[in-house]
Amino acid sequence: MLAIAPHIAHALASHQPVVALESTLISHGMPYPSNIETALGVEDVVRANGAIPATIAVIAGKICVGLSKDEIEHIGTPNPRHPVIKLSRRDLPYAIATQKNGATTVAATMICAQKAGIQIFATGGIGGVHRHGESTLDISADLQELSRTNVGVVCSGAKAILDIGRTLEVLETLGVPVIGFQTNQFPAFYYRDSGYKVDFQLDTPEEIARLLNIKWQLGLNGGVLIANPVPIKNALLREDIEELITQALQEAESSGVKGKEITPYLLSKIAQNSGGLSLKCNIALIKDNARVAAKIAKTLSTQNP
Ligand code: PSU
Ligand code: MN
Repeated sequence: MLAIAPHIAHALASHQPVVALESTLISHGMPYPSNIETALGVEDVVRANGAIPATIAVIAGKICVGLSKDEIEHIGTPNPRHPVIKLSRRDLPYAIATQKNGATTVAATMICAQKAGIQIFATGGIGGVHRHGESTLDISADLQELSRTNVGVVCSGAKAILDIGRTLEVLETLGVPVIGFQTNQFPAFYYRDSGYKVDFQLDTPEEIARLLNIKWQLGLNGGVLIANPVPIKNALLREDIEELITQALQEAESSGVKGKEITPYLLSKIAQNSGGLSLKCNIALIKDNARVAAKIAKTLSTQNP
């Protein structure tokens, strides 16, 4: 069931730094063909910063850890007859049992990374509590996963399509530390300050690696959210993007989109309606998260030789 690419297995066995990367952002998070270009570019950033990238997806029912270029292209190319399934925790057994192709969300990527022995994972934004989540109970399985699976997740916070305040409340309840990398503000993906604070600010990869090691040595299972704001030169203004988010939310409501479809629907509406503005920012922040994750992975590999 678990197919770890030989170069990743070798890297892990010899304690070299490895960074896990998700695939739902390739298949459901960004438009084709920028999605493929970005996925390959993010891998290059991990390599340039001294770590080995392992993009994760389910291919023909196998959990593949360390996709090849062809496999990334396969997951990223729309195929209406055999769509790539968005896989969170509850979907993994189905995709494996029926030998489907699927892209892993943050939750499913954490599960697969832990199975492979990878401790650090870079993504764009996590799922969270949706707006009106207090009545719909639409709360991403990413949050629950962060409470149980031992992987550090580097992201740029959460998009304001979500209720960021309630997302942070749930993370607190679940015992997930939220660390700001060189900031005390929790970022809102496209812009650097959601208006909410992180729990703790840490300024170096060494300090973050130390916190991860201590959490797990204490037997406090679960992940840590490491929030790295979008680089200043690529950040959008809140007012530039807020209108697009409101518009996307209204369109989702009037089309009655629900369940696992809602996040991909909102992401594609925002990408379409922003005319490339959001995409550039999206690509820049994922690459910067890959850079930070690689540095943390490198430090972890020296702290745990
Ligand atoms: N948020 C983004 N970009 C993404 C996602 C979320 O800004 O690509 C993807 C991630 O894979 C995340 C998933 O794990 O959507 C969350 O989906 P849901 O809300 O259905 O749990
Ligand atoms: Mn949901």
